Amino acid sequence: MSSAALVPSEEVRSALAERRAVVALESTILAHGLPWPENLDVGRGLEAEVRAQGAVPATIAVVDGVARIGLDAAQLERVAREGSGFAKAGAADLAVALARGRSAATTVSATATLAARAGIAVFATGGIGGVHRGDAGDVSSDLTTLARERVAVVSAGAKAILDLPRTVELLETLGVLVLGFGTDEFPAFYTRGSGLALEHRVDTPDEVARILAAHWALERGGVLIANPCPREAALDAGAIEAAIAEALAEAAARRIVGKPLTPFLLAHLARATGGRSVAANRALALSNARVGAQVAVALTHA
Ligand code: PSU
Ligand code: MN
Repeated sequence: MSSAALVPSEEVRSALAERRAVVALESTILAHGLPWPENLDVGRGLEAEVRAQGAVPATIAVVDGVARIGLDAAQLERVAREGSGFAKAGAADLAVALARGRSAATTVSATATLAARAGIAVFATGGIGGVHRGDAGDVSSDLTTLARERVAVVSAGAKAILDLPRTVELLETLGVLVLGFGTDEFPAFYTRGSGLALEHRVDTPDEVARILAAHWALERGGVLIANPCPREAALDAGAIEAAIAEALAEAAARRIVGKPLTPFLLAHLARATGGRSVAANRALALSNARVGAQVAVALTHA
């Protein structure tokens, strides 16, 4: 990619040059995952959380054909305000937005791709994509991208709307290292546990940093740091599962498939829970940003 197409903000550029801690943040959660105006508030809050831990935030989006690594206040507001007016770009779609001078929010796969190219090792999101339920064969490219890109993604497991057992199996098949951060179970986004056991539990950012250093010394790719939703914000498992079943039935009735599916399901859950799913999503994303920043800081002296 030409350097003109991938542009770090001045703050991110100098932080990377001085080997200070930087945490990438994605923009699809803002443009397609959360409603206006909470999305802007969350976007700002994630950056503030990263700063509070002594790291520099780099929210990533394609704005008018430029892959921005770190947005200014006006660009962040534009992503949030325009929402689905921004395309939803996975890693494979980036080239089209860049070549055509278009704007696009970046998913986990696109953000991880750009972060790795920019030299950013840690990335925080809400929940990664994965294997969708049912037999349509819809598998997020978040998983295959994690297999190849040298980046650690902090996530509250994978979104509960997915088939989590299959998602965990596929992560293993793809060779993505999954670390439970303070947990022995794969988190289920809105709830802290899924009943799916994780082999590797870590309890401190320093321990994560040492494992990342060893992983990358072996020239391996992505690592998923699975950080459960904070206890006080987690939803009741039975209630959210009933709402998910209803959302999936509604999506099937309306024949919503492919890229619009995840945004549709999240918006449906927001209405069905009277906004409690949005509050949980916000809390878990902020917690992930905090852990991501702590890991990025630990990596600078690993
Ligand atoms: N985390 C959230 N909300 C989101 C997402 C992550 O809390 O909306 C986004 C990420 O960008 C992720 C995408 O890559 O959802 C998954 O989309 P799909 O299932 O179409 O691959
Ligand atoms: Mn998909």
